[in-house]
Amino acid sequence: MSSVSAPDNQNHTQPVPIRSAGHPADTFTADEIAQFERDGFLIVRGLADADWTTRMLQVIREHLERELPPVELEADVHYPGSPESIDQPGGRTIRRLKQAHSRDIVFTEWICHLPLVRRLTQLLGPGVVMPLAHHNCVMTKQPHHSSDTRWHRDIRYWNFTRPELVNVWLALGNEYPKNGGLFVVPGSHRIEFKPSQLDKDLFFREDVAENQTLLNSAVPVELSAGDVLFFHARTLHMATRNNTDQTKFSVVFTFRPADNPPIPESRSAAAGEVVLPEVPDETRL
Ligand SMILES: O=C(O)CCC(=O)C(=O)O
Repeated sequence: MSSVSAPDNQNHTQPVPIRSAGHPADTFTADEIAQFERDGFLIVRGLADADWTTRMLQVIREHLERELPPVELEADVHYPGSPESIDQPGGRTIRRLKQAHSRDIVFTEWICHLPLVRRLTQLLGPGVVMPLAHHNCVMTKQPHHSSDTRWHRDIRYWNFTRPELVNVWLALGNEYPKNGGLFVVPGSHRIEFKPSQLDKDLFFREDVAENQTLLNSAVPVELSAGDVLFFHARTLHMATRNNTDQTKFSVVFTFRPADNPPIPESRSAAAGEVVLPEVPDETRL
């Protein structure tokens, strides 16, 4: 089996009320916003404390144990490293617990966490919306039967008015290249690709010379429990399989500006959305 090598419907629910006042200073600085605009990603260390991550892990382990649907199996994706079918060894290995938002109140509380909402409001403007059709999952990258996710942009199969969404990737433990941590290409969200740079599934090709300079500029995203990676839905990223003996857990949601709705009738419009709470006036910048 080949492996990918790491480079060196508008059913809005009512807004959920903000639960904590937070601290007005807990926002992106102007430099951080400029960095996000330039690089297409940004890490905030310790945005979720141990109470959040412990509560989430408890729910996740229980849902994994019960194989509580909806789930995506490694065998479903047919990526390098994944079992070829559910009948093969490891064939029932879960890759993602889907519909994270409705699995437990802890996930709703997380997306309403004021330091998170405030930052998303800075990046996307007031009235941030969370589409439920994309991400909205717990990535459970398990040892032995996990897979390589090749270079891609998340927006490739999404249908919104503009390709403007921000992903929020919360690490529930350490993430680094060996356990399948992400790599990203800084600034790639601002580049238009030619069709020749992509394969038929819209993965960014590693086998063509014209892509090498960009791929050589990739950087690993190293995270600890509670750290959050914000990244633009056009940012190129990849991750290998988990080459350790510990499962890696990450909670991932995507968010859009209020004026960037999904295209009606598309897959992006199919699962409804959640409107995030407005940031209270006194805590705005
Ligand atoms: O953890 C991984 O393998 C990458 C997942 C990913 O890139 C995605 O879900 O878009």
